[in-house]
Amino acid sequence: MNHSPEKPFLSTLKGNVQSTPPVWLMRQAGRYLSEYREVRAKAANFIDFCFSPDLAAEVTLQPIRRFGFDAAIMFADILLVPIALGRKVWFVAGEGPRLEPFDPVNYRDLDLNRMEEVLSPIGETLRRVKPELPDETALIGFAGSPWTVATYMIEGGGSKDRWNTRVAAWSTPHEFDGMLDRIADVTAQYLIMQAAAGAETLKLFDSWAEGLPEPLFERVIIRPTKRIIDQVREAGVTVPIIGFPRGAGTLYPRYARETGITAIALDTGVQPEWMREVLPEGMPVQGHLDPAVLMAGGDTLNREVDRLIAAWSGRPYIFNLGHGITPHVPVAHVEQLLARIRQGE
Ligand code: 1CP
Repeated sequence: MNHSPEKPFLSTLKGNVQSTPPVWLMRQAGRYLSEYREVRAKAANFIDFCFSPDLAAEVTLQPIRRFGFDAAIMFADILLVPIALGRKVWFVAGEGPRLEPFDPVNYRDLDLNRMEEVLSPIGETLRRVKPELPDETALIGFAGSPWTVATYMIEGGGSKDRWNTRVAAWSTPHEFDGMLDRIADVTAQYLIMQAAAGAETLKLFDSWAEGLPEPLFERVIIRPTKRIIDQVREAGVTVPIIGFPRGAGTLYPRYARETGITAIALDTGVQPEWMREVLPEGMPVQGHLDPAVLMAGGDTLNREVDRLIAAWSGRPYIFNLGHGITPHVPVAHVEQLLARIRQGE
């Protein structure tokens, strides 16, 4: 047995290549687990659930107990930050998040002073999870990136093409950037709090980064992400930060070079051979199995696992999906995935 003194997930983020890649799955706490559904039923609604440290800590730990993933991700949601900014957020069962649509011209109304008061239960979740984790398991905190959070705030929920957000970004740039800056500043406070509460890695989800022209990508993705990371580093937080600009395509390398992230999470669409050439040398990568492959299972699953591991050999690599796990994935497929990744051990 090879007892590494460091958690494999954290060692990989420092740039060390492991013989077996560490693995966790985006949205690994969720409806595909019966034990999750049981706990979820105890909360009146999804927001209450996120703000109940007992319940949130329990569902954070469930996938670790069941599968022994290399990292736990705190149970919360990217849409808690709008609440801290003074916006109303609620979830409609079976549909998704709803917010009162916000016009960026009113960006000065966004409250910068309520982060701690509103989001302290999330710190409590982290403090409860930390001592319960196995020695080799790392704890991840996270937030949404300003652009992605702004799309929900402006559209009033999820949307197909983020049209109102894109139009506002071009037509009222000063106010729009003011809104992103406020989201960034509260997000930085939030991440600093998470690190103080025990998060060993932070992840920024920019789920709706796709399809933006380069000048807009630079303004609304790179600049606010860097603003967050600069503030987190200025506060003395040294933990690794993973960036996930989903769908960034050819702009991934600029994001990787210019934001200050430690590691990059890739989506399903990227070509590893090209990425290996254009990403900063040695930057750890995470990803990027198609969630539909996990649903399909069988030989296809084994083949795709093997392909990704071979494609990233020699690189610090963390195995993950290219987006979140879906609610109907059979638990047996997750077990098969882990067995395939860890077969050489
Ligand atoms: O294990 C985990 O990862 C759980 C923690 C977690 C995380 C990291 C949840 C719980 N949400 C998130 C991030 C998150 N939330 C993202 C970024 C990652 C991604 O792209 O998937 C986004 C976009 C959201 C917003 C959100 N929250 C949606 C998507 C709506 C849309 O526009 O498509 C939904 C459906 C939610 C609710 C939610 N959040 C988390 C869970 C388990 C759920 C489902 C609620 C339930 O049925 O119990």
